[in-house]
Amino acid sequence: MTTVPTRPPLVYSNSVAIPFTEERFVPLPDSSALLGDAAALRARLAEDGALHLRGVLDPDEIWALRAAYFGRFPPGYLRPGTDPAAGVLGEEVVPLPPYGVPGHPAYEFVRSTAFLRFVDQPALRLIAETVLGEPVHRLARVILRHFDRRSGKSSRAHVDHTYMDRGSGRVVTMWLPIGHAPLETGGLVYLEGSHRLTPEELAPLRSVTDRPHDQRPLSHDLNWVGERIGRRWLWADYEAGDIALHGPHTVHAALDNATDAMRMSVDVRFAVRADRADERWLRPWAADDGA
Ligand SMILES: O=C(O)CCC(=O)C(=O)O
Repeated sequence: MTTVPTRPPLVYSNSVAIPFTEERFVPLPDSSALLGDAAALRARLAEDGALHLRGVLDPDEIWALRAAYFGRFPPGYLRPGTDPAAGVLGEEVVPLPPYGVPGHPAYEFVRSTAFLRFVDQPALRLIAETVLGEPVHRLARVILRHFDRRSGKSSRAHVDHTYMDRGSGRVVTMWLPIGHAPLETGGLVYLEGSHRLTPEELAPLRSVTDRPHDQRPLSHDLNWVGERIGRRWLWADYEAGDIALHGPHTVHAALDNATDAMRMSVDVRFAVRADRADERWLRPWAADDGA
């Protein structure tokens, strides 16, 4: 096994170790050079199931959004003396309402003017229209995620279609890191060529799970998934201003955050305007909305 130089020998997802080797991981290519060429961008998405677009959004706006979010937490939540934009977790365990429900800063923040202005910026819609080839609308349910190093939790392997199968399949998801999200901070990873897997091929990937009562996600064990299906995970060192974009059938997950800086991201979805949308996605997100 060949370890990728200068990176940790092991990374984790949901506290399960994965050797950071060339057998398990491969870089997600930067497709930003194709942004001026709609046909090439669409062809790359059809081929890879996901795109990494570097440096599309204004990083200053991203850092301001990050500061505005972490600035809403009570004193002691962030390391004293640090800038809210850095989002450095403090030592103190500060009591908070459950994540993303009324009273928690994430719930209020996704309803704020600053957040809605950010997700409605024309650059995002334009890219969605480029890859979907038709006028689109933004789905109201925009999820804000933030993960700290204490939780040992991250997003399990899944495909978006499982969660939005009551409406148009002509949907695109944009995952936006709000701050830097290098490998160590636990960015998104995509399973190579997984958008071509059939439901029958995906089904066995639910057999090893830490959520036996929930049939929607695939496994939490990304090492086992890679081995079982014989495919690698595509990874990137995401930076503020980047976009990771995927279709509804691409298997993706996230790595655990091993740094003091919190991993913050939003996922924004666009659907073809002429199609019927899944109604569960037409209301602002709350972590307990059941969708
Ligand atoms: O941010 C994450 O951890 C998961 C995001 C995700 O599942 C998505 O963008 O579709």
